[in-house]
This record gives sequence, structure tokens and C-alpha cells, in this order.
Amino acid sequence: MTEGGKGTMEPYTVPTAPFRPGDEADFGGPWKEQPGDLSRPDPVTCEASETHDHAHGLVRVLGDDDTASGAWNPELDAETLIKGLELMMRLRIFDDRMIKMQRTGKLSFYMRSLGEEAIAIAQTMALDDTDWIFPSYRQPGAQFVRGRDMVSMICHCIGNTEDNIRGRQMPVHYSWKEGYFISISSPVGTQFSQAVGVAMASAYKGDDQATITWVGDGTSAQGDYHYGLNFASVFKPPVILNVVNNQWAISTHRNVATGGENFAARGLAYGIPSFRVDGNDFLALYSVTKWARERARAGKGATHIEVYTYRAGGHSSSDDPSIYRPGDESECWPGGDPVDRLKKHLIEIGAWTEKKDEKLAQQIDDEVMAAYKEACTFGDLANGPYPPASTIFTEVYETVPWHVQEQREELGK
Ligand SMILES: Cc1ncc(C[n+]2csc(CCOP(=O)(O)OP(=O)(O)O)c2C)c(N)n1
Ligand SMILES: [Mg+2]
Repeated sequence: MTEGGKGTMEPYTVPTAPFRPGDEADFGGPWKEQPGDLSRPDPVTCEASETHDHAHGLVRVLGDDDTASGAWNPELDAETLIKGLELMMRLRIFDDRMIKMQRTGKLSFYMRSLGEEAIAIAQTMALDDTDWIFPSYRQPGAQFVRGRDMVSMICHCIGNTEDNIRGRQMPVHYSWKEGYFISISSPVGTQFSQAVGVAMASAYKGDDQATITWVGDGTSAQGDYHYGLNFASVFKPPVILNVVNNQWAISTHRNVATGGENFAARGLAYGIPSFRVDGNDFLALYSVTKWARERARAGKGATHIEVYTYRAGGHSSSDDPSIYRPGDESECWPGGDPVDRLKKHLIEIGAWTEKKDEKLAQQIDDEVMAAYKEACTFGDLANGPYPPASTIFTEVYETVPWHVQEQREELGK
């Protein structure tokens, strides 16, 4: 003991964010990692140890000059790239309109995917149409890839009579059975171990059906993430496990979520091939997810991916990021904007123009507004109609338990 009874240990500290309001954010300039840096191992024979560099580097395809190169270039044709761009634009414009609806009192709550559009879109495009999707609230975009009608999505956000889940969930916490899109859970992280369990069932049944799931950086500090990884490591089911490191968990910086070097490398300790991928690079995301799907199909088990990105908007409509981070932090992000980067690449290869882009944006916006108007014919937030009270008792149990039946009778519905 030193004088005054104090110990000699370092003082206890809680990690804090590197930049706060008023600071100049600095992420070290353009990425040092380049598209040609990393090899593409054979997905069927690859051992986790072969992905050491991939977990510590950054898988990129789109270079700073907007060209695509390197071993991870998926060589997609222009038609597929334009489809990817269109879907990302649709998600962004939809989000933009819906947050305005929330601000004007027409929705109770909303969450955008701003700056993270490439994730759900590119990764879902790389899957088979019947693969299971276990999303967080930041991947509603997967539904656009699988063709969900926007009217149905908006009806859910309003919670009107055509809400397919009858007002049981918060807005944006979608469920969509026909699209193999599992209900988004409010308690964060539950989807991770569920996804592994469903993948184990697919393997057991011999189905060629893979499962994909995502958690955020903050959520990866929870037990669910580690339980999922451990089961995936032992049983080697066909599952793609993503940690979306968007730097923030509401107002908590990601450096509170792991004391490790990064998020990707944690998968190596579980013996699972692990990749750190530029989450604003549509092509890199598509390519690594295809690799993981090929591995799953071959019965070789899970792939772990850190999607390295930045949450450009607020956490939700209830959040004000200007009180905990610099206002221009997202503009300093070296990964740029995912939609803009794919657009520039398409222009670079001569498959797109600014004019076409503007025309498409207008067309999508018109479609979103028409969908909103149609959704309101089934009820709006202020006036309803809403799902009838009787639906509290339906669609949850196949055989209604006696106590629920009793409650229903008491309510007289
Ligand atoms: C179990 C649980 N704890 C806390 C919350 C409140 N909460 C909702 S989102 C969130 C932050 C999650 O951040 P992250 O995992 O990084 O995901 P992101 O929002 O950045 O995509 C928290 C703490 C919750 N919904 N569930
Ligand atoms: Mg986060």
C-alpha cells in the first residue's frame, strides 16, 4: 500500500469515444488497405487460420478510383449492379420519406439504415431466395431484395388493419414469413443464437438452406453473440454470422464493446473463418457473402464477418447524435457513402449516367408516396382503423391455452 492507503494499480477507467461534439473527427485518412491486398482462399477447404490476414485487414473490391479489382472482385454484370443500386436507392428514399412521416406525426417511431444500405442489399442478393434471414432493425432492406410490397411495409409501420403482425411490434420491427424474413426482435441479439439453431436444423434435415444473421457492435458484447459462435464452432451449421461495426451503439462508442484488436478477429478464437469487410463497398460485401454461402453449401460450416461501416444517421427517430459525436463525423468516414460509390463505379464502367440516376430517384420517390397513400386507406396513425382488439388473442398459439381463452371471454371479444 502506498501512502494514504491507495493501491498501486492503474486507476480504473471506462473507455470513451475518441471524438466528441466540437472535436475534429479523424479516422486516419483514406483506407491504407487496398482491393488487391487479400487472397481469396478456397471456401471449401479453408481453415480459420488461413483467414488471419482477412480478419485483421479489410476486404475491398471498389478502389478509391471507383474501379473494381483484386481476388474478391465478383465480376458481376452491369444488370446485376444496376439492380443493386436501384435497391439501395429504394431503401434510402423509403427511409427518407418515412422519417419525414415520423417527424410530422404520421408514424410513431422510425429507424433508418442510412450509410448502411449496402449491407442488407448486397448480402441478401448473394444468397438463395429461400435462405433464412435473421435481421436486426438495421436490415429491413433485405425485404426489398425479396420483393416485399412497400404498401405492406408501411401498413406495418403505421400499425393499421393491414399490418401483417396486427400491431404487435414496434414500427420497423418487421416480420415477413413469405420472404423467409424472421421477426425482428426488440431485445437486441436474440436473433444470433436463433439463427445458429435454425442452421443446425437445416443441416440435420439435409436441406440446402443457409441462414444469415446480423448483430451490431454494441450487441456483440452480449452473451447471445458468444453462445451463437460457440454452437457454430462445434456443430458447423450453414450460417453466416455478421457483426455490423458501425462505430456506435446509440450513444456508446464501439470501443466499449470489445477490448480486442477488432471485431472480426474474435471469430478466429472459435475456429471460424473470419473476415473484416468494407461495409460501404457493395461488391466486397456481395463477394464475401457468396464465399460464405459456397462454404455453407459444401457443409463446411459458419463464416464470421465484421462489416466495417459508419452509422450516418441517428440511432432512431428518438435519438439526437449531435449531443455525443461531432456533427460532421460521417463525412470524415474514409469508406464514403455506399450508394454513391456503386453509382460512381457504374458511371466509370459506362453503364450509368447522372441523368438516369435522377430519373430513377424521382420514379422511386413517386412509388413510395403512392404506396404511403394506399397504405393510409387501411388506416392512419391519428384516426385508425387499427387491428381489432380480438387479434390480441389470435395467431400466437395453435391451440389457445385456457387462461388466454378466459381472458378473451372476459374482454367479450
Ligand atoms: C437486450 C437489450 N438491451 C438494450 C436495448 C436498448 N438498445 C436498443 S438498440 C441498442 C444499441 C445497439 O447498438 P448496436 O448493437 O451497435 O447496433 P446498431 O444500432 O448500431 O445497429 C440498445 C442499447 C435493447 N433493445 N435490448
Ligand atoms: Mg452499432
